[in-house]
Amino acid sequence: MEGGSKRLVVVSNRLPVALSNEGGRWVIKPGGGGLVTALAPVLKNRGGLWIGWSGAKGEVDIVDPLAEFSREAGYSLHPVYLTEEEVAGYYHGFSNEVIWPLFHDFQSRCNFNPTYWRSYLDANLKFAEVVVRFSRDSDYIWVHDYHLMHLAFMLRNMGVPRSCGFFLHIPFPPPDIFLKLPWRAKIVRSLLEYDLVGFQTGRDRSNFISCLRALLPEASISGRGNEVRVTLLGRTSRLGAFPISIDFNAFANMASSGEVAQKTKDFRDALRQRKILLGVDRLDYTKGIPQRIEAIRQLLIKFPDLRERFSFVQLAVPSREEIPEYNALKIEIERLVGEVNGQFAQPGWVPIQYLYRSLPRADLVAYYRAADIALVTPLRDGMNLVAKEYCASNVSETGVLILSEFAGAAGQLQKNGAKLVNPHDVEGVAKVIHKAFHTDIADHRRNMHRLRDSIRKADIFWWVDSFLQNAFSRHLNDFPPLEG
Ligand code: GDG
Repeated sequence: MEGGSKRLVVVSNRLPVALSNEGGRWVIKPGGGGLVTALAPVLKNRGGLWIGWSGAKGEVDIVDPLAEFSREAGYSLHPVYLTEEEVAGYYHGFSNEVIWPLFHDFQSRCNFNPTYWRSYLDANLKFAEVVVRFSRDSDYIWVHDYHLMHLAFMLRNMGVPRSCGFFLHIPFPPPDIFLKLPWRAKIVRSLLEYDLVGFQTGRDRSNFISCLRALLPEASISGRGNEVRVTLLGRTSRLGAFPISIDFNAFANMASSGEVAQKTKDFRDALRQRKILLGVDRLDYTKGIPQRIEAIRQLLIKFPDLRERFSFVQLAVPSREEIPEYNALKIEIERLVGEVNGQFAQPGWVPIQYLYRSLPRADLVAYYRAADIALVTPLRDGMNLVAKEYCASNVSETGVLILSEFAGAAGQLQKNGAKLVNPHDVEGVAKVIHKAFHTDIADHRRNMHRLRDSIRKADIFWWVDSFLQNAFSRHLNDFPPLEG
């Protein structure tokens, strides 16, 4: 990889650790996500640091446990302290009640409260100050996600030169949605303060370009393929599409382990060897859980031959419980599950098994391995890692992935055998599930084999490499004009 011995500074809303207070003492445990797994070796090799909020409110004394963690990890963690008001305004407010719903096409759920915006700017400044304090001019700063779109802008305002890249984990909406944002031009302009802006898909990037054309017609746009350049007021930024992925081997190896094989057998036995349909999501309105339950209801109404032949397991992980809408959604899901189970249950069989909690990784992988059909049907999703984790864990290669056309993963996975559906069309989803029941297993095997091959090749390590290679590329001026 180019970039010489540049140190890497990763900045994200949260540090990659879980913090808990045990009897008055702060305890830090490593976070388990794919991003940490993929970035840890790069941070270690280059000597790097990770900056983020610890999750605690106020100034908690975590210097010693963080230093100890950093020594063991081989890279250092630096916390950003946020007050209770900042957490309310910047995180719950602007990030999760403005940007999250708007970027997922849920304008009606947006709360365009101007105080949220000011809090967002203040918090981005706070993050930038920690970056300035701990980084050097020669470092590369890689900022993650919608919470920190203004960080590079703050650095430039402070007159601090740093090479900066940004990756947006959620979708970027088209102009008819984005233009509703009161702070639209400021956000687009601040994103252009990054040297490289990465999106999940080509579609997100084109949406961003359309918004740019509408809001900043003076910007000059050129390039093609994965390399688009934008020049505004003498500054050039590049825009790329980098579909995020998972640690394929970690999932495949865990799925093949004796422990998971035993758990898989236990789950299947408990469900009396019926076919297993599986949904796994954070409990969020973008994930389409009520629509999926409606599709199950349609399946049972339209295809009575399937009654008592399957169990639908829906795992919903608690998320953003401080926001009232998430609690309302939880109640709606519980009502729907009760309704469908009440309507169709028979002695010894309930159609929907609903789990509202976070499971240990081995249990999650066992569910993935046990499931005959995964229903990954978000209404809108940046990528959706569950779709990829399901395939990686499906070591028998007999499973079927039914995937929403509105998940970022659809572009990559459709051509390799995922069955695409419109999650709003609950009858259509029911028909695709029914068809999967009656399709020859040889077809399922062929598709799952191709899906697994494609994810194995484009895993999370590939993703980190593609972003950083692009970030460190010195061929900025080689792109021909943008077509179309
Ligand atoms: C955002 C974007 C984009 C779920 N249940 C359990 C559990 N999980 C883990 C899964 C998976 C993760 O949560 C969910 O990832 P997704 O990608 O599906 O969704 P978001 O949380 O919305 O993530 C998304 C992603 O960022 C990355 O860029 O793909 O589009 O919205 O990894 O495994 N993990 C454990 N127990 C559970 O019960 N241990």
